[in-house]
Parts: sequence; structure tokens; C-alpha cells
Amino acid sequence: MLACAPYKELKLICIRIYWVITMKQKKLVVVGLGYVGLPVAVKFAEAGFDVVGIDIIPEKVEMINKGESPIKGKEPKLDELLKSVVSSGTLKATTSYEPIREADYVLIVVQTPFNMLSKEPYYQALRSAVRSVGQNLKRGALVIIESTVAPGTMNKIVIPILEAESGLKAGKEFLLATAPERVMPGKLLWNLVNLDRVVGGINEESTQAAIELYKHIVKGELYPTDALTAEIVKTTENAYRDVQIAFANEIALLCENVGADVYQVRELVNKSPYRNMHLPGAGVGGHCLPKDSWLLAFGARGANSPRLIALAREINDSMPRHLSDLCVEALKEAGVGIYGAKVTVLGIAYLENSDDTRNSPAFTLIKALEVYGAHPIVHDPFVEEANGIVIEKSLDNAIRDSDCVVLVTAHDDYHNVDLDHLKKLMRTPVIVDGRKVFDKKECYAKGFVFRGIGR
Ligand code: SAJ
Repeated sequence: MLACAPYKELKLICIRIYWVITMKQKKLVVVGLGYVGLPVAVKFAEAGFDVVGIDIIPEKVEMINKGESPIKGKEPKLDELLKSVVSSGTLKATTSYEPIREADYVLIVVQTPFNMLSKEPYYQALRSAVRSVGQNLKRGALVIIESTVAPGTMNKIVIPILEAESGLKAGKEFLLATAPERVMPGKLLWNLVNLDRVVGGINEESTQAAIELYKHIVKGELYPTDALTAEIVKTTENAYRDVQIAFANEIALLCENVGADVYQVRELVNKSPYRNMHLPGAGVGGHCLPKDSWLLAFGARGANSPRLIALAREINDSMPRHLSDLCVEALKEAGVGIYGAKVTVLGIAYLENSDDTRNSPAFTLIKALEVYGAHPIVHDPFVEEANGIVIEKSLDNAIRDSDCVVLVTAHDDYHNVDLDHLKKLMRTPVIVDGRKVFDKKECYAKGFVFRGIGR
């Protein structure tokens, strides 16, 4: 068979055989099998690496070894790809750190939450993972931190722990880089493959080795830089978005004060070249924006600690409370006190058409309404349960006898609510819109009292 294939094909077959043989020896370990780690483990397994995924949660390990994804929500292609790499044996999961002893590549992808009270990162998971990797690290291996970390973390925390635990010298006896993830729920695999990526090594050799590794799974551009720059880029890109949103919220509050419509202002401002005013709203949730700004500020703390970034966080965090004040105002206009009022909260997910409730502004709104003595009833078409809050799945039941409907999340379902039906079900016709879902004029024409962020 080989003899008759034309030269070109023969060459390709030989390269493929060489590649399979050499790659088969290339062992890659991913520490942390969450919504970032699992997709990256699956993609490297698909690319021909011998991949072991490590996680501290046995149930998660068990699910993955059965080819089942522990990630909730719709993630196109992830389930089928996971099944195929597990059945082909190129991806295995375990709770043991032993496999790192033979690993050529070790990716650390654990969560790095932020303690909003002490304004410091929670690095317990990162420290523990780095320590375990150090204790098993093979000479000549490449370690990559994919977690989002505060600027300076690689230098001040990762290198000292890895060197102390392994007895090896970073940059010489093992290579080290950071390549922060750019994932978005619902597009995990697509983003991983297609988005550009910054790769920051602690030295040139580390950067190049990491770039060569990612070329096996990333089609986007791979931008080489140093570790500190890479740490700053990731936290800055989210702080940038958070500041932009805070600016939009500031203009929204101004428009409310003077009786203008911020959405008309925004539309016309964005007609001006190089303007991109973001959307004001009920607040900023999610796993990225609320945390990454603080990681950046923490890493840059010192003589000139960031002020604009901290102020932007304060403005965005104030929006859900402002929304509760709009409920008080609207109910008062309708002749109903907030105390004892039934208030229907539309949406508890932090993002439209998602079931993700992490850091959702709805939690702050619900607490503020309860402090006012109101009875919030929460509806969300995607979320089943959130921090012990009961979610009413029937919109009619959530609205029936309500004194105020307040919208937090712009799920598609809410764009088609029939106002006549709404008015029939409600005890007091009051609408407060935290995004831009309801039409103010139409609400007044149908006899509702209306308030809206920025309108
Ligand atoms: N939000 C606003 N106004 C806006 C945009 C968003 O109030 O103009 C609110 C949303 O309602 C939500 C929060 O901000 O509560 C975050 O929304 P997001 O669209 O930024 O979504 P995230 O949190 O999933 O952000 C991710 C980030 N991706 C990564 O960290 C890899 C972010 O960098 C991306 O810019 C963002 O997705 C995106 O563009 O979709």
C-alpha cells in the first residue's frame, strides 16, 4: 500500500506517523476541570496529546471518565468531543497528581475568586494546585497558568512555590508561562479555538514553547509577551469593559435626573466616530468583570492605586440598589407603599438567555427589596435554583396579584410579554425596567406607572 502511494501522499503519511508516535509520548496534564480546564483538556486530547485531567472533586472525575460533561448549559460540540476522546483513551481524569511526574506540559486552570471584603484574591486553590504540581514536576516540563491572576502573581507566588517544591530553577530546569483564558459561557470551545490569545513566558524560551504548544489547538493569533504584561492585559481588558459600562450607567443616572432617554443619547453619541458607549442597566454580574477589575487594582496597589477602576466598580455595584429605589418611587406614584408589596423580579441570571447567576445584580436587588419590607417573587426561564432562592417557573404565577414588575435580565421571553395580560394579572400596574425591554410610551398608554434605568 505504501509503495504505490504517490510521493507527496507518502510524505504526508510519514509525517502523520511520526507525529502520532512523538505526540503519543507527549503527555499533557490539565489541573482543574471546570468550564475553562475541561474544554482545553478535550481539545489537546483531540489534537493527539496523551491528556490527563486532574480535579479535586471525585464526582466530576467520575462523570468525565464516563464521557459525561459536568458543565451545565448549552456548550456546542463539547459533549460529543468529550465522549470521543474519553472512549479513544486520549483523555482520562483523576484526583491524583501522580501523572504530573511524566507530564511534558502542565496547565493550571483553577478558579481565582476575589474577596470583596478584604479586597484580596482568594488564592487557596491556586496555591494548592501550584504546590502539588511542584511536588511532582518533571525536569524540562512546561507549566502554564491559564487562570486569571493579579499582576505580579507569577513572580511573587507561582515561581517561588514551584521552585521550592520541585527544587528546580524556573526558566532553566522547567519552563513557565501564563496564557489567560478568554472564555464565555455558551461559546467555550469556539472561543478557545478561534479567539486570539496572549502568551506571556517568564523568559523567551518559555514564551516560545507555550506558543508552539497552543498552535496545536488555537486558530486565532498567538501574541508573545512577558508574564507580567500578560497578567495585566487579561485583567485590563475586563476592567476596560467595566469602566465603559460604569460610564453608561453614570449617563443613565444623569438622564433620569433631567428627564432624557439615555438610549436615545447613546444611539446618537455612537454615531460620532470612535465612540462606543456601552449599555446602561441593572448592574454588572458574571465571573469576569466584577472580579478582574479588583485583581488588577490589587496587583497595581501602591503609591498610585487605581481610582477610576475602583469608582467604576462602585457605580456598577450601586445600580441594583438604584433599581430598588425606582420601585419605591413608582409604587409611591401608584399610591402603594413598598412595605408589604409583592414585587415580581424578572430574571436572576447575570446575562440574558443564560442560566449563569454568578455575581448577578439580582441578588443585591432582592436583598434591597426585602430590606424595604417588600415580598420579592423571582421568575427566570433558565435558572432552576440560585443560592436558596425559590424560582417561580410560571410567569403568570409570578405576576399574579403583583404590585410591581421589575426587570433585571433581558431574556428573550420578556420581550414578548403582553401588557394587557400583565395588567389583568397584576394588583397594581407598575413596571420598572432595569434593561431596555419595555416601551415606556406603550406602558403609560396602557395605564402603567413606569420607571426605567436612564429613561
Ligand atoms: N453589561 C452591561 N452593559 C453592557 C455590557 C454588559 O450592563 O454594555 C452587563 C451584563 O448584563 C452582565 C455583565 O455586564 O451582567 C457582564 O456582561 P458581559 O457581556 O461582559 O459578559 P461576561 O461577563 O460573560 O464577559 C465575558 C468576558 N470574557 C472573558 O473574560 C473571557 C468579557 O471580557 C467579554 O468582553 C464578554 O464576555 C463579551 O464580550 O461577551
